[in-house]
Amino acid sequence: MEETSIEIPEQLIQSILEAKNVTLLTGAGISVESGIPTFRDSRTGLWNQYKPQDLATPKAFLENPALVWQWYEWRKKLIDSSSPNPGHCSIVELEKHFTNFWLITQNIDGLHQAAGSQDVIELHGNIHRARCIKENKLVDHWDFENEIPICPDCKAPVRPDVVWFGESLNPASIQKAVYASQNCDLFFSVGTSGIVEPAASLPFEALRHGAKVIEINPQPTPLTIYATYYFSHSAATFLPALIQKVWRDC
Ligand code: BV8
Repeated sequence: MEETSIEIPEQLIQSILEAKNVTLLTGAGISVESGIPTFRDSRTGLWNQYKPQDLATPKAFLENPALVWQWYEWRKKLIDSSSPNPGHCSIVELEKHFTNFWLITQNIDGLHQAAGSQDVIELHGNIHRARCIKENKLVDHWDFENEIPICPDCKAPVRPDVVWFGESLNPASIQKAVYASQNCDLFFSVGTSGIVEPAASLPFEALRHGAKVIEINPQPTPLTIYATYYFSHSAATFLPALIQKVWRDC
């Protein structure tokens, strides 16, 4: 992708310097420069015959748990061979400049934590965790039966600790995310297509509560026409440039 030079309006620089509370929402796009494909283009190799929305569902797991596990193991292998990129690392730096900084992610790859972000609101869970479907408790090891992980205690199937389509999010996580969206001066939306609910509604919640919304995404999304600022750049390029221009070039 051709990156044009990054211009940041003086007004936005001022707003950032004056901001006390900042919320930043990320989607799969922020992990692209770590080599992790987004949902829409993760149909590479073995998986191009499946739609992620069809695999990331309770129905798929019920019908073919081994196939769903194979998909998660494939993604986990990809994630375990990746590392945080300058976009993730810039967010760790950003966190230091505000009274309150809330990081909300839709991603399950754990790369924000790997970069050093401490308090990450994981709306859709984490691929590195798994839980027993009967006891609904996390398990850190399991046995296998017909290629399906089973709980070492009750022998029920074990599933990835992620939120599938059609499943409700963890109430505490979504409540914290809504609070962060309603109480921020600035809301950054980074690398998300803004399609999946309820995450897609968060920037609009911020707008409704008087925040300025800054969207960073090489492609426009349903949010773009409402955003206060839109930068058509990759996260790994834009975020380091933002830090440079706001705190280093002054
Ligand atoms: C819910 C975890 C209440 C799993 C994910 C019918 C029945 C039930 C529910 C619904 C329904 N119809 C609609 C819904 C709601 C549904 C929904 O939103 N569906 C969509 C498809 C319309 N939502 C839910 O089901 C949620 N739960 O609503 O509960 C409920 C309960 C029961 C019944 C009714 C309601 C749960 C949603 C959570 C799903 N789980 N992930 C897993 O990962 O395996 S979502 C998953 O897909 C990702 O987490 C991500 O959030 C989402 C989209 O993936 P991508 O498109 O790849 O990523 P993203 O959107 O972030 O887009 C990538 C962007 O990056 C692009 O814009 C691209 O331009 C940009 N980009 C590319 N390169 C870069 C870049 N940006 C910056 N830098 C770059 N270099």
